[in-house]
Amino acid sequence: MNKNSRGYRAWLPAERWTDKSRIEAWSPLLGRIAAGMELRPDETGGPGASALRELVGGIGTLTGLTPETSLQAGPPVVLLGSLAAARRALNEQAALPSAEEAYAVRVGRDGSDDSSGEGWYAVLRGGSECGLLQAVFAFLRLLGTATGGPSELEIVESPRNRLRMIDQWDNMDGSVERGYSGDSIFYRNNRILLESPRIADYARLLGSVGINAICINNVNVHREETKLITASLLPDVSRLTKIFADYGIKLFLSANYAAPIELGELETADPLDEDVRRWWSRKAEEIYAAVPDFGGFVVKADSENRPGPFTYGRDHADGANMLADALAPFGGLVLWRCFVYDCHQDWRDRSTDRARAAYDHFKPLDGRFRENVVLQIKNGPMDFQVREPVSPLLGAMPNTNQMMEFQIAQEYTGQQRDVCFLVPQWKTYLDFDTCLNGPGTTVKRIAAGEVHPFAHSGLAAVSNIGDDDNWTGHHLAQANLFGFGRLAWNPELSAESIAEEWSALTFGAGTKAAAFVEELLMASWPTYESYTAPLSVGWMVQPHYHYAVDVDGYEYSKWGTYHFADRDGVGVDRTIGTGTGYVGQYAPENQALYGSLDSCPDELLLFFHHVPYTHRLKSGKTVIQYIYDSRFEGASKVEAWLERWQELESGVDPERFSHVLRRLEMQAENARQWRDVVNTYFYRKSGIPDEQGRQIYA
Ligand code: GCV
Repeated sequence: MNKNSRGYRAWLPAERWTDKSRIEAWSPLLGRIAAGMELRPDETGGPGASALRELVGGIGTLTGLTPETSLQAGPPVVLLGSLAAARRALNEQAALPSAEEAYAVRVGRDGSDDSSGEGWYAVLRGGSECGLLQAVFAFLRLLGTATGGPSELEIVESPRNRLRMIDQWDNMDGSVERGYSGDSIFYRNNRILLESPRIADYARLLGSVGINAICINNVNVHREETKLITASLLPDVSRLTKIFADYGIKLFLSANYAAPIELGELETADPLDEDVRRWWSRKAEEIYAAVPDFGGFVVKADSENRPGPFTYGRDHADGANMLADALAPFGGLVLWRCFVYDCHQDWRDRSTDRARAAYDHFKPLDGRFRENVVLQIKNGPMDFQVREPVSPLLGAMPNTNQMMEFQIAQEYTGQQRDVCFLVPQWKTYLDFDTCLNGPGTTVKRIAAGEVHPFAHSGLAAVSNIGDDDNWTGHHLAQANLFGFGRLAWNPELSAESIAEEWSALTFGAGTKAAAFVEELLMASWPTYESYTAPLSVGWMVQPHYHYAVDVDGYEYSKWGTYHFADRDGVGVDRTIGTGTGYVGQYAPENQALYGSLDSCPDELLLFFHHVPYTHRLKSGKTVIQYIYDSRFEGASKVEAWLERWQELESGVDPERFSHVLRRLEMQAENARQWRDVVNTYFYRKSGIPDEQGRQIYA
């Protein structure tokens, strides 16, 4: 690990401002700090202490100043600059919103106290120490994105989503399932890496964008990870819990549904068996005795060969409730995943549609889950493809807590070799109107618990980090981790503003590099989409690896993932009349939208319909011509990025310059390969030539 690598410091303050006048302009504000917070006996722990450390450290890094700091017991407030003016402003300010994590930042200028020379002051307030930490990070973002001196402003915010969670798919042998950035930062050789400073640095990164929950092991819980809930590992788990708590983050574990069997203590995991229920109750007592702040369990059951209640003829409400009852006395949650489908399907059977599975399994169970169960639903009905419609299960269970799951790890979106900024994609899910409770029932309102009175709800996402120096394999993939946190805090933020903020924090506010990176990020998802599987048909990837092109890789497989291309056409008929009926899982308005060829949006066409290659899109282009054009356009866009990046050599540090250059070269090769394979495949199937006569390998 190279902590001095520029990538390691990610978007947190990393370098001294080169512009001296900026330092001078901010100095009056940054020279003095008075902080109030709960003083703990050890005076080191807790989010308040982290807030102060981050503030002083961040100011030092950016400006070289060492603020004069005083600390006293009191409400979570930090005053900066002209302290008398800051105190006056504090007394005038309105109460914060009631959420503990709410915060306010006010920067002002008050000439009546000029002891600091300028009268600049700032007041940072939190609804709790966690809120104060958010105020500090918001203030550091202000500093990091400023191109000039201070200006007056007021920000008051509270998080829109209660749960803002990161899921690690890390295994205790040190591997990461779908990890593209090296090995796990948490484990090696079946041990927890307690001595690694990376874990605390990761907590800082997550805390800085408002994440408040983390699950530290893969949802596929194998033998060693099952032991995380046993006496041998709970003390280590407890130490990790403390590291994350210092940044306002609660720790969860993925549980093996068959743990009583796997640990050799029972012969069944039947959720209605009294011995099993007692086993989990005692287990919960043991866990909370060792880890009082424990968040609860994430559970993948009856999914991709993992054990679950189906083995005993029970349903998912039986399974989840049994665990929920065990955790309830301690306030623990069960985050129960809905990624349940038949992964042993027969491709000859056209009546089974994997897209239907989550809704078919879970919808009938609405109202049967305990208060401390939250269903964790993937954004789309399949599996984090480049483009999918919204999962129809989101919002369809008004009496059951729900949260939505994204994947920051770019399993199907370029594996952190290709640039693919996913925030614009996530926005399409969050902004989607399910119409389930009338117009305006958007997914972001459902996830935030604003439509139904969910006791718990929010957003989770699969992490994209590993032990690479820059955390995320591709430097630019850091923008996805940053963006998920920012969006989970406030889903109204635009993708552009998140890209702009991250680029400025990471490549320097106002620089040419930041401007180009922002542009590149914003173009990257549409570009990735344009050279890979067309019109949302999905899955044309190499089986298991999911990076490179293999058009028929999943076509005759057991995974239920087909495109049905033949000599006349392509796509999956999911309509009610002639198809699998999947469309019927949406509200009537969306059934009408997707069910009709006339209204179905082009970008989702092949997900919902099987159409001839000569079918005309809304643009007037035929499907086949669209396939050819977009593959050519996508590949040449990546070539153009390469050239533009080369022009930036003098404006970016050598480490990041050559790293991004190498990745763009890989991406260009990948895009060429996708272009030629997809075009050739469809030309051979259809026999229809490209109108523009470009090179297709017949
Ligand atoms: C952790 C997909 C991935 C699996 C993953 C699974 C899940 O199938 O390819 O690696 O398992 O999703 O979300 O459970």
